Amino acid sequence: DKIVMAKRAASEKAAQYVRDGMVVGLGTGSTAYWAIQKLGEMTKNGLQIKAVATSNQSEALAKELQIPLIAFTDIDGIDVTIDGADEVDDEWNLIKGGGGALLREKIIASASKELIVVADEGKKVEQLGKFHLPVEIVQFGYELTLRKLASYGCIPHLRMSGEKRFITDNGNFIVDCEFGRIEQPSELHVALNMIPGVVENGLFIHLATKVIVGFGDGSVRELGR
Ligand code: DER
Repeated sequence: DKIVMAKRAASEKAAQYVRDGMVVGLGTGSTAYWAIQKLGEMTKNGLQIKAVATSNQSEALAKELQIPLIAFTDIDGIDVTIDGADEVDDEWNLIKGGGGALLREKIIASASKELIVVADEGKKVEQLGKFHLPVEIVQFGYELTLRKLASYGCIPHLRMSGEKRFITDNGNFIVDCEFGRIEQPSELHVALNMIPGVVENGLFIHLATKVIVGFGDGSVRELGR
């Protein structure tokens, strides 16, 4: 369908930036999925890369596609990461974490020379915050942490997976924080991470270096800033 076409077009365009010898960060989610698929094809055709994955899910996909994975001990840095987003604003600040992978995604994004964000046009927003902001928290005393999060002006929703609480690859909980609109994303980002019990939040401030938007007709546009 059109959204898949858009995600795929953006991701395949992003994959063109990957060169022989690069260490590549593999994002998580239904858009990054297509970038990993493309890199799998390029690897089969001789592209020499080493990859690190932002989730168990993406790691399994990389293994299935025989994309060589490398341990963090064996790399000096990451040349380029390709990842999706739940919202992208005009300054290329992002909300991520819809797939529950925000902690590993942010660790890898912040260690990457380039972060190429791939998204269908629906992810582009004037103002961040309509999408509930995912925040990863430890399980201990989570009720207290939820109350602290609420004090910053949101309705905190503990993420469930069916009847059970959602558990991240890191064994933590995710709280989806309903802000409605986030006026000062970079200030909020700092404030939330100061709350004891908060591990990381889904605001990616000044990390994206490229944004590639895909459209339903399969066309793509690399945004200028
Ligand atoms: O969970 C994540 O951070 C994903 O990258 C998310 O932000 C985008 O997921 P999607 O490509 O499936 O919409």
